[in-house]
Amino acid sequence: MHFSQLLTDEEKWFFDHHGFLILRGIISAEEVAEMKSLGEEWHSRLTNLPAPLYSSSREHPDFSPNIAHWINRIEYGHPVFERLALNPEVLRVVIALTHGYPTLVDTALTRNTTASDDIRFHEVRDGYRMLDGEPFANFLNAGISLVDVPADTGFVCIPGSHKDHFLVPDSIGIYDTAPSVFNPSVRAGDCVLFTEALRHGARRWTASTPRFTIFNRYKAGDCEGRPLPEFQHLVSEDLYELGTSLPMGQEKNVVRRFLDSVKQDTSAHAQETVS
Ligand SMILES: O=C(O)CCC(=O)C(=O)O
Repeated sequence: MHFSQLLTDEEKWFFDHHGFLILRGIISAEEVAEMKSLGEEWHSRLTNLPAPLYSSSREHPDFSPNIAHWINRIEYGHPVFERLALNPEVLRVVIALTHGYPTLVDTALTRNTTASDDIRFHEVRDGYRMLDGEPFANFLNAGISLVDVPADTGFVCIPGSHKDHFLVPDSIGIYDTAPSVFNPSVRAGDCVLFTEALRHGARRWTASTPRFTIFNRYKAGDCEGRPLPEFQHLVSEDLYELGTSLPMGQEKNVVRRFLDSVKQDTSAHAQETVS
């Protein structure tokens, strides 16, 4: 199985055209509830988190007293978050778009309330191109919502801005509307998987209960990585390897195993169809 077979032609077109894919219902209602309950507990003790959990939101250049805080390294905090970082639907897309060489570089569980700041548009430029006839992204963000998101709030982006041929005019802001700005309709358990080259941000939260979102970030090839040797015993071999940087061309076991399992599923399905 080759990475280029993981996405359908329609998904390749959609990602190349828009800069994101929406993966519906990638986790169960039970997992959503478990993640939310851990999120509520951890966010109530942000300055006293169990190691190696950590909140870097106070160090962020956009820090303000109303910043929507996040908690990092959650995959080391509970197996439900480790499973999410290795979620097969997410891995399928991440492996395809990194051309087979993904590294998990960050996980963050964010809580927004009606008092939280807006997140203005931003992006990491030069992160997307066509390479050997396939879409390639060197920095991806899988944003998984743990709540239903009402219209006109939450994640927004400028579809197509990842192509970077022209600078997006500064006059286009997060409250602008179609065709320039898109605010996807997202339910609990859905994932918006986007290239960080896409200009994106978030509108003010409007519901009376908080918004919880997990942002799992992956890079391609050589990068900083995120393995934590002193906490390696808390996670599986696959998760630890996924967080370890390797150059493009050096295949990880976790990727090989994933591609083999997809190949087996595909041939089992083909046999069922024939018999
Ligand atoms: O809250 C959101 O949906 C946007 C988050 C964001 O801008 C980011 O993760 O860089």
